[in-house]
Amino acid sequence: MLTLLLAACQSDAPSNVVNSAPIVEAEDGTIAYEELVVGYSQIGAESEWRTGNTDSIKEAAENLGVELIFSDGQQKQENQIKAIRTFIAQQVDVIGVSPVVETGWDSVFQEAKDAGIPIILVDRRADVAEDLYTSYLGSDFVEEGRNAANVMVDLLDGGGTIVELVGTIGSAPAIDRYAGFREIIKDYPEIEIIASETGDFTRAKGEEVMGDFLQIYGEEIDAVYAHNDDMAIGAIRAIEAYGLKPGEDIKIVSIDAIRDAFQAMIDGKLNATIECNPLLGPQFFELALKVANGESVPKWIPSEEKIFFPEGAEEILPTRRY
Ligand code: GYE
Repeated sequence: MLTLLLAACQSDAPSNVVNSAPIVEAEDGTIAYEELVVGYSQIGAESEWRTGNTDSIKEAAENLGVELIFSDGQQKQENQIKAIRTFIAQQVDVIGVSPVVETGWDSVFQEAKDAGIPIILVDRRADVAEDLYTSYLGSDFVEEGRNAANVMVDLLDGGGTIVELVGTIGSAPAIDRYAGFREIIKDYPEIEIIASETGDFTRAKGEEVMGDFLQIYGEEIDAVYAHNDDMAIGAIRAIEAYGLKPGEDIKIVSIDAIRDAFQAMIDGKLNATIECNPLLGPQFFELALKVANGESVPKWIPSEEKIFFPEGAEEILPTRRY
């Protein structure tokens, strides 16, 4: 990296500038950020996590001078596949993709490979052969599920009923957060997951599904496990509309650690949030540049994540960037 930066700086030095035309290659033959063309297929704008992620990618591209061709898939895999085909036709240097669901990517990733364009998975994994992507930059969603479960066990003191708001069906975070949570809960026979439905990672769907759970189970519900904060915020609304106190009558644990989750903890309505970092822009382009220059990169670059509780939420909120 350092060598690359130095190379880029050296070729930027005034003595090398013959005219104002852009510098095409760094001195050592590698390309620099300013020549890098990246196609990025984003999922959509379903949550605050996602909009924070999009902002991070666009901002990093601008700061580094990378040419970014950004496509919003509006939650549809077919739109993402179309975008990737367009990037291939445009002969971009690298393709970044955050796959809405895990399966169904084999053909289009193969097309990119045949065209010699590397694919980097960002945020969500795809269930494809290892040679069809270069690297995965994102969180350990199974671990997030385990962390949520451990917090839940403490909150319930080892016994109680849980309803679960699942993320987008077929998506890596929904599959892994579901599995990681159960990995821990199965050792507590007094804890029961009585219902589990998708809220598609949105506030509106989270509110609607939680309303249905309350109609069916009412005060039998001790706790909510939401696969993201937005669905937890929807659930808080439904619980209040039902006449119970979120965070007290019904404990709530969710994932992401968005600003509104800190506010909900300050208000006593959310009991914990497990961090999932969306600020992946700078790391993504660093990786893309290495890949474009043929450097070898790790197959998985995991994000570091924390767990936050109501204590201290007030001091932390102003420091949160998403
Ligand atoms: O937790 C959720 C978003 O893929 C990790 O997607 C991401 C998840 C995130 O919609 O809020």
